[in-house]
Amino acid sequence: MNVVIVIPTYNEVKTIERLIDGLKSASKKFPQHKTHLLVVDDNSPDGTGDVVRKLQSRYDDISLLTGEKRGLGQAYLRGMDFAIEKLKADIMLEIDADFQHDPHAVPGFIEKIDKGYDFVIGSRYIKGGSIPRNWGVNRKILSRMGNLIIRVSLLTLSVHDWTSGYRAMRSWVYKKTRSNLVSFNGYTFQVAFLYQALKSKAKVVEIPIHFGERKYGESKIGSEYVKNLLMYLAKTRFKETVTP
Ligand SMILES: Nc1nc2c(ncn2[C@@H]2O[C@H](COP(=O)(O)OP(=O)(O)OP(=O)(O)O)[C@@H](O)[C@H]2O)c(=O)[nH]1
Ligand SMILES: [Mg+2]
Repeated sequence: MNVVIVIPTYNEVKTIERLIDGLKSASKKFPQHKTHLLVVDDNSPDGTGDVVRKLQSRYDDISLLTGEKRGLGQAYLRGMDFAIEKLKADIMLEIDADFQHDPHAVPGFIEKIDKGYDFVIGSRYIKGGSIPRNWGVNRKILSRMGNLIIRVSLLTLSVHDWTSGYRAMRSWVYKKTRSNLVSFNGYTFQVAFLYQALKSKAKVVEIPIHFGERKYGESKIGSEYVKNLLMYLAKTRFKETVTP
């Protein structure tokens, strides 16, 4: 099957090369599939795109999509559309470019897909998973509480990590749910995508991941994320209470 690893980037010049090297090496562990890397860069002013162009001469099967900065959700939509239409993806993988996700964990996601799962979540909040020790108290509380609020609001306690950006899914899940995702610009896309996957009866599984600390570059998460997420949860709960 065709596996496309979709990598959204905005100013990740310090880590993108190491990530691509790691993914290229990790993909040798699942030779039964054909792997393609797709970097979705929003014209990063730090030259992330130039590094990818340089790597395209070192490696086959790397594509670069450029465009204006319109948020993480829109980057994923653009990337996944391209992965399916142009690269004929059967399986897609989401991974951050700042090296907080270990590229050598990718085979574990593919193994679960090969076993018949449709949506695999790299989870920080199940046994064996972790978040950075040096995260401040606020960030720890925000992440844990955020996940708890999502689980309760969406009545889906079975999933522990809703906001993880390390995931694999079969393309049919995206095709089936896309029309309900087009309006999400930011990080809420991740929560909405998983919720739609569950509603589509995708077979979902969590595997533990260690979420490393961000050593280079800057976080893109802004305060509007919390506001957008709470709005989404309220709207979803209201809609489903009125028309269950
Ligand atoms: N193309 C694109 N990529 C983005 C955008 N916002 C974030 N990203 C990328 O999405 C990934 C996740 O963003 P991060 O800022 O690392 O989010 P995070 O890991 O939850 O937050 P930190 O722990 O603070 O790093 C990174 O690879 C970013 O470069 C965007 O607007 N466009
Ligand atoms: Mg990060």
